[in-house]
Amino acid sequence: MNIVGLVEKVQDKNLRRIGEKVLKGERLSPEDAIYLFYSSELAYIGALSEYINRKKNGMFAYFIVNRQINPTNVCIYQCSFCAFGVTKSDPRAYEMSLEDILKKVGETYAQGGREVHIVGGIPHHWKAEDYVRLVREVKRAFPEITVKAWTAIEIHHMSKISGRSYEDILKELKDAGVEVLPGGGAEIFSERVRSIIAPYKANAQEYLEVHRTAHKLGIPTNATMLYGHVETYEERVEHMLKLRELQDETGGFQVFIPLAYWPEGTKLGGKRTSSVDDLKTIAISRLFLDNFEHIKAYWVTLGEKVAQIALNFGADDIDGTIEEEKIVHSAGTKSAYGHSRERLIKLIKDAQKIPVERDTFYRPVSIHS
Ligand code: V47
Repeated sequence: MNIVGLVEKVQDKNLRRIGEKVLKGERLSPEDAIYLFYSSELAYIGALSEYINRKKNGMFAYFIVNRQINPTNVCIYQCSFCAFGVTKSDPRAYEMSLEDILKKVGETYAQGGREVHIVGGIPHHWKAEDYVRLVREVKRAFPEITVKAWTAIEIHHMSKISGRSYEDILKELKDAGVEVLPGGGAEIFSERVRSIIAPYKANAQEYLEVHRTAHKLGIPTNATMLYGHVETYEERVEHMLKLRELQDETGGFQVFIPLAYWPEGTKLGGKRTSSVDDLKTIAISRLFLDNFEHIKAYWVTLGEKVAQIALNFGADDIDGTIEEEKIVHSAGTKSAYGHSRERLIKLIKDAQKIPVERDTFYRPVSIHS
């Protein structure tokens, strides 16, 4: 049955009304998105989201050859959902030397890698200059590699400890070689949730203001949402609404990345998300964030199989080869630490999509039809 037939035939009046809006290209309201979260019509929601995804991205699904580097796991913020950040005295604490970091970037570059994604803990002894210097050295050694570095949390922290504005810090980072900001640190914007899971770091307004400033300076950014812990569906939608509003204002977001919560080793504890919740969250984000071009099904948090289904539920990107993911592995994900280019191409082909190796800015590098 085609999508029009599906919408005409659905019994639930609200689902039909939402479906008609999607077919007409009308924007969904927060109430519509909340209704979809409470609905158990997963296949219907998936079909609507895939209709929109194919209008935006055709049969293409993107990946990148990249590497994540987490220079240190020492972190003053100790968020309760995070099993990666540790205190300075913890036996698991580490800090990489600049030589270690450059060696890792060199390996990625030698394999045709295009991006390094650098984020880490926030140690008490790092000054704003340390964050800038690291990027400058990486870019000096490997000018052709795109540096995606430091989340809004780190930028806010640099501003706090140096007394400098976000604009000042971001200009300096841009000059040093930062070309895009990763989306980490958004978690859930609700104050109620943040007071439980991340009471000390940048709040929602500060996260959004860093991204707004970056967009103003011509630095594109990504956006995330950590879901499946103590938040409600209403709070997920409020989170996405804030991102949609900022995107209307600046157009600077490249992609939205829903991150499924993993509880192992965290102070917060709790349970893993279900695959149904994962797919619904991806699909509803595709429907609600009509001004975002891309939705990422992050294979590290979803696992390969759910990520493949997500590519048929509104997502068009699976991130990259990564090489050594540490943050979600600390919290118990059973995914691989990294994947080869060939493995990602197969993963996408087996999801019946056309793999497109991309650069950081979603420009195609090669199409594997
Ligand atoms: O900010 C931390 C999340 C994020 C857990 O911008 C957890 O392209 C699940 O933001 N369970 C870091 N998630 C990863 C991230 C990211 C990843 C890939 C691509 C991009 C991009 C950004 O990981 C953190 C936090 O939200 N996280 N702990 C956990 N227990």
